[in-house]
Amino acid sequence: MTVDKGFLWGGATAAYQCEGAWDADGKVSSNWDWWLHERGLPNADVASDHYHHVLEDIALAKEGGHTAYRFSLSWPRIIKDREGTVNEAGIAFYNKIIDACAEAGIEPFVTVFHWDLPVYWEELGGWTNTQTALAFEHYARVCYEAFGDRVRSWVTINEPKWFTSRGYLVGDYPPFHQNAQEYIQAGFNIMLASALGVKVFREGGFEGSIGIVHSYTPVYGIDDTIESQIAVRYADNFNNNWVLDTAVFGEFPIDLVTELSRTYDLSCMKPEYLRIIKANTVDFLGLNYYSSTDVKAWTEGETTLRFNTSGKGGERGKIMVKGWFEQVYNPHHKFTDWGMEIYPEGLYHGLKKAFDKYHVPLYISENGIGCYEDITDEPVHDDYRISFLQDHIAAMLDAMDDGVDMRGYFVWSLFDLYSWISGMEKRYGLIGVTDDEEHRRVPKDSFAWFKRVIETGGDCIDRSQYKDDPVASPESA
Ligand code: BGP
Repeated sequence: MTVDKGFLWGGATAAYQCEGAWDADGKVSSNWDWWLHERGLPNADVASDHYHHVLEDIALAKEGGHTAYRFSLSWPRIIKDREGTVNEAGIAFYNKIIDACAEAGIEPFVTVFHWDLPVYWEELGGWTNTQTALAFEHYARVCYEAFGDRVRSWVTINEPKWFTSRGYLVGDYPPFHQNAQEYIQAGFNIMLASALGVKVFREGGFEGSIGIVHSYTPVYGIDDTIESQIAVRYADNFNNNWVLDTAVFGEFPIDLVTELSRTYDLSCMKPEYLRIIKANTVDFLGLNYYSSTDVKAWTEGETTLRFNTSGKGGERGKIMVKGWFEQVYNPHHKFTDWGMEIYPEGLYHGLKKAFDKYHVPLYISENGIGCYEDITDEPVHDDYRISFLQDHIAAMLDAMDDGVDMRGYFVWSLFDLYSWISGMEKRYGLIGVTDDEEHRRVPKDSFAWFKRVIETGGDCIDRSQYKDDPVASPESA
C-alpha cells in the first residue's frame, strides 16, 4: 500500500533534550537541570541549541520533505511559579516554532510534557505528589489557549512508564530513587495528569485530537505453557497495560491493582480521581517503539531492574520482577550498543495487537537507533540507521495492509540531541549536530533516504527483508 497524503511523516524531539538555553528568557530550572547540576552529570544546558537554531531546523525538515514535526513544550519555560504565572517569552518561543511550521507546510505534533518538570514542583515531591498532577491542568490549559488555534495534534504526556520507572524504581533518572511505593504513586499521578489534560482540552472545545505517547514494549512468552502466559500478562501489565488501558479504557487493569494492593498503599487512588480518569480517555495512541521483550515465568532471585547505560555492546539489561516474570534474551537477535534488541517483527505484531485491543488511531511517535558517530562537515554514512528504519517502516506498512489504522510515523530524532543520562554521545538524528560551539547541522545519509520514503509514500520500502527466520522465535537464552 502507498500511504495516503494525510499520513504524517517527520522527526521527533523533546524540549529538554534539544533546546539548551536552560536559563534563558525567564525559564526556571527543571528537575533535570537541578539534579544533573547537583550531581555533576552530563546535562543538556546547551544540547543541540535548538533554541537558537529553530528556524534552520524547521527549514531542514521542510527540505527533507517532512509533513510533521513532533516536539514538546517545556513546562518550566512556560510557567514561572506555583501560582501559575505565565512566562510570555516562553510562549513567544513556541509561537516561533509553530508559525515556522505553518509557513513550511509542516504539521506541529505537540507534546505538553516530556519529562522536564519545574523544580518548584520537584521540591514538593515531584510526581509522587498529587499536587503536581493537579497543577498540570493549568499548564495544559495555558498551552491549548496559546497554541490551540494552530495546533491540531496534541499529546498530554510522553511515556508515563519510562521516566517514572527510571526515576523512582530503577533509580538512574532524576530524582534517582528506588522506591516501589513512590513509583506507584508517581504512575497514578501521571495518568491523572494526562486525564486532566484531556479534560481541559474537551472543556475548552479546542479543535483537533488529543492522545498520549507510550514507550511500547510488546511482550512475547518463551512458549505457550500456562506459566509463560501468566508471565506474559504480568509483564504486559508492568510494561504496557497500566498506561494504555488506563488512557483508552479509563481504568487501570484490575488484576494489577489487586496484586499491588496486597503490598502497597493505594490511597492516592481516590474515587474522585478515578472518575476523572474514567471520563477523559484519549482519541489516539502514540507508540514509541525501540524493542520488544521475551519473558518466562519467574523462578528465583530478587527483583532486578538494570539497563545498559554504558553503551558497551556486550552488556544486556535485565528486568525481573520477583514472583511475576523474568526477561530472557533471544540469542538470534541483534542488539544496539546500548543492549536494545533490534526486532522489527515486534513492531508488526505490537501494532496489530494494540489496534485489535484499543481500536483507536495509532502513530509511531518515535522509532530510531542510537549510535556512536563523529559529526564533521562530511555527512555520516549511516547505512545501519537506514537499514533499521527501513525494516521498521516495512513492519508498519505490513500492519497497515492488515487493517491497522496508522496515522503517522516519526523518526527519533530529527537531529542529534541529548540522550537521557548518556549525553550527546548516543546519537539518533537524521541530521548530525557538531559538538563545537557552532552546533552545525550536517544531514546524514538517512536524511535523504527518508525524504525518498516520504516522496514515494513508502513505496520504495523493501518489505521482504525484515521478516525474521521462524526458528528465531522467542526462546530462553
Ligand atoms: C524515549 C524518549 C525519548 C528518547 C528515546 C531514546 O524513551 O521518549 O526522549 O530519548 O527514548 O532514549 P535514549 O535517549 O535513552 O536512548
